[in-house]
Amino acid sequence: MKGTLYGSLTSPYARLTRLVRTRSGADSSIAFEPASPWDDSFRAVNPLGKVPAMVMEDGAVLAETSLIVRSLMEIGGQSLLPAEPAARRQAEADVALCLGLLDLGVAYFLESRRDASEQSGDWQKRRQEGLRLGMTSLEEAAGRAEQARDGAAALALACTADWLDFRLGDKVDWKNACPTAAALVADMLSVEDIAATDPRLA
Ligand SMILES: N[C@@H](CCC(=O)N[C@@H](CS)C(=O)NCC(=O)O)C(=O)O
Repeated sequence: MKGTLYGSLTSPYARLTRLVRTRSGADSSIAFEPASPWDDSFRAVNPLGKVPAMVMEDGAVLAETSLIVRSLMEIGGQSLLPAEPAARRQAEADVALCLGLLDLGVAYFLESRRDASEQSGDWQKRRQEGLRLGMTSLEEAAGRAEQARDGAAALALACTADWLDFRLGDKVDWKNACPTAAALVADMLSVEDIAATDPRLA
């Protein structure tokens, strides 16, 4: 099954799917096309206006990172998750944790860019609280990901933590809160494909 993966070069969600695309072997079937969610013409691809989105030759539009990750692994034939069910469930939960932290971080970041009079202090506080409390779970996830550095959970952790640095470096001090994650991510960021998808290069 052929298809095209669309994503912006700064999106941490898209970065994860780009890494999974090549690492799972799906790159021979699935092309990658840079796309901006803020470009009106992108609505023809994904009416929701979000990246990443993956469009299949049969017309299916996959517009959610976790779904795209799962489909890429199926298409590529190389799973980046443990085979054992409980370990797989935990790894998927760790990926979901990272995506949830990104949801909070992205919402915080976008709101912080609005005119000050339009920003909601309560919502920003709530998002910050979620990010702060989520750090304990992130550190636990890093302990597991250390043992499976090529896995989807480790990739999600690297994409998430690096994006937090990129966009919210002065707001979310994840490195102090999560020393295991900090050491793991520092190592992972020098791996060739991860370094090549650095959002700062966009
Ligand atoms: N739940 C979505 C979130 C994706 C997402 O929020 N992507 C951002 C870019 S980092 C986006 O497209 N934002 C545009 C918008 O929210 O209108 C997923 O997991 O794929």
